[in-house]
Amino acid sequence: MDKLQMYIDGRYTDAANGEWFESDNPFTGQPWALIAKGGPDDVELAVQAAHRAFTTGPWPEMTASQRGHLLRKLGDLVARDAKRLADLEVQDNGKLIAEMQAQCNYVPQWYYYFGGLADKIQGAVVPLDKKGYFNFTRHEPLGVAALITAWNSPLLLLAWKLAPALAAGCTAVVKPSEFTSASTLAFVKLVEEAGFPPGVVNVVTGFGRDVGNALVGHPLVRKVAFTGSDATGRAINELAAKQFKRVTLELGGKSPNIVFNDAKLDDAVNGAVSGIFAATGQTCIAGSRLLLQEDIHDQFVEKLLALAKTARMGDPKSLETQVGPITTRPQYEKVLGYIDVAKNDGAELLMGGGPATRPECGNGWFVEPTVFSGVKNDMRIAQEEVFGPVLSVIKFRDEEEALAIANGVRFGLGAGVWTNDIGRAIRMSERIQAGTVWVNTYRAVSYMTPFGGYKDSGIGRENGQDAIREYLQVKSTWINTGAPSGNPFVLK
Ligand code: TXE
Repeated sequence: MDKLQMYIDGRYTDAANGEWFESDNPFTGQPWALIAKGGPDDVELAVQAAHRAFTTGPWPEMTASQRGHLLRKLGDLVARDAKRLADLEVQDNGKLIAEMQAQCNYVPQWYYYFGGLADKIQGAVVPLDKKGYFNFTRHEPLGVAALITAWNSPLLLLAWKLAPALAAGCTAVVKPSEFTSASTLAFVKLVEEAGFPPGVVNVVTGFGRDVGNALVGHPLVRKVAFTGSDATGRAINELAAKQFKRVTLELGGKSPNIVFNDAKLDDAVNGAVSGIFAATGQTCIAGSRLLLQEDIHDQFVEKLLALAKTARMGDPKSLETQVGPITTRPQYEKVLGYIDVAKNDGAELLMGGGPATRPECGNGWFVEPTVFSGVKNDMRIAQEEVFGPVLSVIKFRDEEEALAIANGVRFGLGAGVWTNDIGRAIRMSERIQAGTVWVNTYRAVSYMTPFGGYKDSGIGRENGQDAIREYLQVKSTWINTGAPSGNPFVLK
């Protein structure tokens, strides 16, 4: 089996304790690589290296334009190696090669965009209310950033964090998910090739309770950016708060996809199916609650099932495959558990409802695309994130009821609205509590526009110009240009 080392202070290294753990291929259910099993000692080395690189040596000496140049170079290298990175990702996380190729081809845009933004972060001259003073602001990098990613889209989620962090002038310690470390370890070789100084980007592999926890709690880490579960996000937020660290948390959702009776139904069917079954439902923005206006409910469900049943399952390496395996064994068990919960709570099973045993699925962790109707919004299947190919269909009467259902969950990441009535589209987009609203489309994401959650879906924004501010702090400087220095005990 391949042995994949960590990357600390510009060197590839085993874990300090010499231990390794296995990474599995979700299609075969078998281990294919050994990953260095880091712990607190490795975190200490990596954070110290990142802190040294932040405070001394070439990185803090660089102009913002030079940082931008390095980022654009990194983007070019990712573009050059996109195919290799996509193949590696499919082997490690089981997502479809078609999706991973598209994703790895898109990832360079983050490095180009934030590379371009690096030297456009400007402070202001403040027109003060006091004579004899000059005041200006500048935006300074926070320091060492801990970037903790999940397994569903490792290199994309990393780009969302690393590109703005480096553009801002921070240094980074990256911790990929223990389920999918391989692509990040391949990517970091491109960081080195691009010419980033040692210590600017470090990767420590291992488990959340060892590496993740030690990173978040390290006093030299000033920023934590995280994508993952709300439970882990809460624990990270609590720990980070003790040392007043800035956090960006992206914690998933229970997003409504709302179809009104005046919508173009065939388009909405495509949007509903891709909303939940793309990436085997393993996306934070999965449209896992399909809200249908009552008078189109039956015909819509009929069309939806007809389309969903055509999905070809099988080897994610094949371009023909449309639904792949679940990435991790615990996640596979979690998805099946939720299917049982929905059945027991009285939801009506229309399709799927268990493990996929088709021959083309081999020994992989496959779940049949599953659709429940008759779901009530207070059922667990409508309230909790499943993160798999399981759709809950919920009926509504009118706009008010649709809104109450849409907002009646503790999450608020995304929402889809399908309607031909522009007034309704605008009213709904105003009143839905979510960081992203799509009208007559679903799942579109870009490096140019902010992404993040309302309510329990998270804190802060990734992507777009707002994202770089998450890695900066503002300093205000006062200069006396002639104000008299009087007796301090005589207030004027
Ligand atoms: O998540 P975790 P898991 C959701 C989805 C899924 C569930 C569990 O519902 O079923 O999360 O997935 C690191 N301190 N999402 O177990 O635990 C961990 O090592 C610091 C939503 O994979 O949140 C990994 O690198 N770090 C989601 C990362 O956190 C810790 C994407 C995420 O792991 C840590 C994936 C700790 N105490 C899953 N404990 C989305 N928002 O898109 C763990 N980690």
